[in-house]
Amino acid sequence: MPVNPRRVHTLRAAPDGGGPVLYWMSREQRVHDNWGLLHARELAGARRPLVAAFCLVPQFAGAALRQYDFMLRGLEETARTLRGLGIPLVLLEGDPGREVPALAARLRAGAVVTDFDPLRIKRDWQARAAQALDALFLEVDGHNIVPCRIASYKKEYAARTIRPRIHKLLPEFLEEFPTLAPQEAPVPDLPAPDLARARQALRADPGVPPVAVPAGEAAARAALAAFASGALARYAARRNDPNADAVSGLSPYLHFGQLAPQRAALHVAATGGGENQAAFLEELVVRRELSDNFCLHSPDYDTLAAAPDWARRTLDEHRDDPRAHLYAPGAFEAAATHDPLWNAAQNQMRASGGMHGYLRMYWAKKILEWSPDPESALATAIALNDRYQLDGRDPNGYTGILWSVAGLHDRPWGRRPVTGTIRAMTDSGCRRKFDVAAYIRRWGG
Ligand code: FAD
Ligand code: FO1
Repeated sequence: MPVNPRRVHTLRAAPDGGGPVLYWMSREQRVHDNWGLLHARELAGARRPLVAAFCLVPQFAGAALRQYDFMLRGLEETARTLRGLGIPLVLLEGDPGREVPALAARLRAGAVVTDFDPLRIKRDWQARAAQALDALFLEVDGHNIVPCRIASYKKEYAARTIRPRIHKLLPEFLEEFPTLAPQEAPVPDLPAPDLARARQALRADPGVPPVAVPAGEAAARAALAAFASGALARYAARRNDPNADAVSGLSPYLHFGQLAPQRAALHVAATGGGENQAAFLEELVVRRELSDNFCLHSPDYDTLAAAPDWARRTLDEHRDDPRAHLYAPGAFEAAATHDPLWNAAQNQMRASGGMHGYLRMYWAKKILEWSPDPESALATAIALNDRYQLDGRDPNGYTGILWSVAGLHDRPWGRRPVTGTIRAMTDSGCRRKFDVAAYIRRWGG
């Protein structure tokens, strides 16, 4: 079954000159269920060699050793699985905008295929690669079930505006994946990726140490299966309770592309059509794909300029309101606020590389309340999220933070000091939803 051509977007419309096909893996760091790799394999057919490459950049959007460690553990498995299929993985290091075209030239590649990603840094790499390449250059959306460029041609206002578009297109795109066929053509002689050496050469900040979360495709599949046969049964009723073990914990696997969102959707949908499945698919498909839509159409996704007008206005009107509590970024980072619940959430993130979704909203909204101005609140929330979360540096993160502090995809609520009409969350509201004391006991406030 060929890859749906509506998943494919041309980045450089040069003629495909034949010769090897290069798959530049970046956002989708997996072998199975990967539309980009499948499309590259399709172009290669029986006669053209297919080569995969991953370019390791020394510093990526505030990532520390924790995230590089998780990514490299996953890539070791990816390289092994590819080798089993006769597809070499080349490990490049440095600036992908230069290194990928240089490899393509060395291989005399006729076509290069890469992953869709709405983040600015990726689009910059791709734009520079497109200029330097002398080959057909294609992008394939392997992250969104309904490809982001097809779901909508513009920035959507809210979940309610993108939801009907996505639901209408799901029958076309929510299909089973074909199996990746082993390489048939002889491949050029290429050095095997030395990930252990790359790990040693990394300059990532060891101040945020690795966490003991199993990484890679097999671990991701196991986590999906465990969720679908366990916590999914509690998802609709308990997903907002951080003590309930009712969410999937799949976001690191999705972020690093070790699991296809489409695989997760197919697996969960196959367990039935009840309220748990519906609630989970709303988050996994509609909310997640809304984040990619936002980042694709708002390249300033990490600034207040991307917030709705009403939100910027209300934040400005309340800019000079006295703050009941005021903290510098270092106090937030050290979990040294007056609020044990906030501190416990920060501790959870620092220690485990994750924070429950309900508390992420509370966490970011309090940073807005306790910072000197909305600009520094946004900067603090993004910096901490990207430094400590295993799944940080993701369109979901930039979107979730802007939703929390600047009304993105939301509407005005009752007016309050400092936050104006941005939706508020309170400690007493949390106490009504879950056992706050138990959460604080667990993570220390
Ligand atoms: P589940 O509830 O099991 O959901 C399954 C999947 O659906 C998630 O893995 C995710 O891909 C998607 N999803 C769930 N909730 C959302 C949402 N609100 N928006 C978009 N997609 C969603 N997500 C990240 O992946 N990386 C981040 O850095 C990140 N930072 C956030 C910061 C703030 C302030 C907020 C409010 C949200 C943030 N989110 C982020 C979105 C969401 O909180 C996480 O995706 C979710 O908590 C991950 O846990 P899970 O996989 O157990 O989620
Ligand atoms: N993508 C790459 O192509 N090369 C990298 O070296 C790289 C490092 C990296 C580190 C932490 C992290 O969270 C993400 C990283 N990514 C890297 C990108 C990642 O795969 C995602 O594509 C984006 O962060 C989200 O779209």
